[in-house]
Amino acid sequence: MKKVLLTAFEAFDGETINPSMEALLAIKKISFDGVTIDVLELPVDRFVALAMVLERLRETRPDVVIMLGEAGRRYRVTPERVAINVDDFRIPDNVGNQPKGEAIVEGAPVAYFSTLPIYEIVDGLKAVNIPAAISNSAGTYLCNRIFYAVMHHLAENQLTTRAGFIHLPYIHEQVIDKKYDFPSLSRETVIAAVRIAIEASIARE
Ligand code: PCA
Repeated sequence: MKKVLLTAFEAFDGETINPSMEALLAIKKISFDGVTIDVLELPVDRFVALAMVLERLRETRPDVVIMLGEAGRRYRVTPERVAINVDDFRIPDNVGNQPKGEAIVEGAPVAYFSTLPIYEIVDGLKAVNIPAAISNSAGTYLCNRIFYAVMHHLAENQLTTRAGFIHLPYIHEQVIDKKYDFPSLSRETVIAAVRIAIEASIARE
């Protein structure tokens, strides 16, 4: 059995839900052939989230790590290409941290590339009419931080685990009462997207 670790974040920035967590909770109930899915629900807390994900990696040694997060203004499901070694928070995290231009890991490499099959994931999504594209920046907030920390941990420990990050747009219920226009996908579409990403990542294992 292959082990997949799936992570998602709690709500932040005034939202009451996070599409990544909604997807994680749905995926948790689905069974995949030959794969066990271990899920990890992360707080939008700079230090606690990082400690939790590294602890889980050490404990469970997954074959694949797929990290999920919300990118509220995006129109498409976006596998991230690269994680960069910088924390520069546009808004505070849920406990008030707001670093400006700090290294995530002092003295560590500038960046790491995703080792998920990002082209296959995008192609698989587009094949079923789910809007998708590779993103070349995961930002400089919590999502990039977790993505970077995981890739650095794997590199330092010379692990062959495939890992990467996928940003998800808002789901419809998040935008329905907003004052301005925001793009969104249906809950079902977001869940289907994550499922396709898991299957594409496993197929490459
Ligand atoms: N998105 C944020 C952090 C938590 C989340 O879901 C980000 O893109 O950094």
